[in-house]
Amino acid sequence: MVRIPALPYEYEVPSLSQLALVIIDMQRDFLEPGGFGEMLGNDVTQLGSIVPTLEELLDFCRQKGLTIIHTLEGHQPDLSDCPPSERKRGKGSLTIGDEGPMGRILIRGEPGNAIIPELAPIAGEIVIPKPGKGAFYATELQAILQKRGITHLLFTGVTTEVCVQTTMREANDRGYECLLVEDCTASYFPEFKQATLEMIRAQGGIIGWTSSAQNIQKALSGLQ
Ligand code: TIU
Repeated sequence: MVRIPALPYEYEVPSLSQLALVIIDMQRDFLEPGGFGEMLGNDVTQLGSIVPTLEELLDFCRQKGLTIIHTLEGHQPDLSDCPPSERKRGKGSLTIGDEGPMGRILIRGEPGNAIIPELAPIAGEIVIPKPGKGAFYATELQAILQKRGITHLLFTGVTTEVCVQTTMREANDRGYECLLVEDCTASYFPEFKQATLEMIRAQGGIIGWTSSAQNIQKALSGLQ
């Protein structure tokens, strides 16, 4: 058993084999100009600040042999998995499926839909394409976790209050012990990130725990 200093109290991990690092949607569509994030009217440059810390945590988790899961928000080219309601949102000049500077917006396989190069998956890592905000909806994620005996999830990625929080809530309802890594998640709205951290760990950890990348690395460093 390892104990990671966290809020609202220590997060206990029974063994490394039961723990996975989940990296949510670190895609060009959200972090670079010309993608879905900018199309919605956001300043996308804000999300880049977490990349060095997340890169370091990913590298550490790889060295420890943890299961690594990357998720990718995107839709089929024929938009068969995209509810019409989603395409109408925002009322910007471009919407999901339209041609943008990085290819068709939020469409699987387009250049803009790829994970940023710094965090690109390597052989053996799990990549979960997802049509929704939550990574459990219409994906294989739960079956993969069950098969591997994973019970504890470290959450990172973007955006804190949309895809990260939705996925963490889905995981919590399915019985997973969830920790959100505070310095490895970002929002276009810093106040929404802060509110999300607080609401997750409120009420005795109603959705889960929060902690820092350094706390995790320190606590797990002695384990094999
Ligand atoms: N718009 C926004 O904040 N987020 C998304 O649309 N998707 C994710 O959070 N990945």
